[in-house]
Amino acid sequence: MTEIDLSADLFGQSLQSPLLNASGVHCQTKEELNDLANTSNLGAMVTKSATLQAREGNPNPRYHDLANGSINSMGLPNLGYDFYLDYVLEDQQKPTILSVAALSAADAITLLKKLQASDYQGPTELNLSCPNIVGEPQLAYDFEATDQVLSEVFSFYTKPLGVKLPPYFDLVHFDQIAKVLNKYPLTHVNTINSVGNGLWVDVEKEQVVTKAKGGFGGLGGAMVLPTALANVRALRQRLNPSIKVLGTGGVTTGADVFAHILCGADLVSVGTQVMKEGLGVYDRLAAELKEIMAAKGYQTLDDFRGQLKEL
Ligand code: RRO
Repeated sequence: MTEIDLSADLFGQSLQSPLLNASGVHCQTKEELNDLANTSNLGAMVTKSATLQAREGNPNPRYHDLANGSINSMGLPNLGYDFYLDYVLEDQQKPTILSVAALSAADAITLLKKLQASDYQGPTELNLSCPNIVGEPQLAYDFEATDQVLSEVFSFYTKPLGVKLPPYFDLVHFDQIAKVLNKYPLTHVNTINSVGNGLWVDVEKEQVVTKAKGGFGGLGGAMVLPTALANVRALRQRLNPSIKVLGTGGVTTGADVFAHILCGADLVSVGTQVMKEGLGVYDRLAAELKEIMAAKGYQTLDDFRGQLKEL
């Protein structure tokens, strides 16, 4: 049998696999980051979104496993910008995307100015879509505010930068966000963040399952796969070819990875399924993906990337 090649590309760095962790999952502490670096079939890794100051996050319970996915209200617990910058500068063992988040547009500018002045030259992702901060909207649902932030950022920022987007649900919204994003020299979009402000009900207890915000939280896992695929496909169809698409959301099998790539994903991240199954998931997904490719006669990801057929 011909050898199947899963190699992929992260803005010029070659990767052995197109698989990443979804930011937030197993990437907060140095120990967790080192685990990712040592995980086979994980091509590249992403850090927990860093804020200027370290944060404890929301009170427990803040993650709940569901039969077909998960709900989380973590509230951006992280060790702070300086920790993650040190990690990517000093301890990085595998291609890594530094994820940063801001509680306000002003914070985003402060953070990226620090990053511009630092020695770090690698890829960064600005999280515009955390659903779990009390009193804060998901910035990327406000197209004008997103445009303003990116306009200011790119007036001084010259290093590789992408954005993490929330899911969109209306074709007009895909047109609107793509129009904004296409104005800027972004390396990539990562789509989707969790589906914001879902609510799970424990019927026996007649109670919500996470504490903050009255139980409202971000949904992930199998239940969000169709939404994730729609966002990957719709954005790939609208964004400048220079803006790569990182597909995140709903992956539980190699077939789901295949579907993301068929919709146009350059790389594919896994979040909830890592929580459920552990880091061994990447070996299983890579094996399943190779099996599907072999059966179809594909040798590389380029053989089918973006080739989704319409009826
Ligand atoms: O920490 C969180 O609550 C969180 C973040 Br920053 C995010 O971007 N997405 C998510 O589902 N949870």
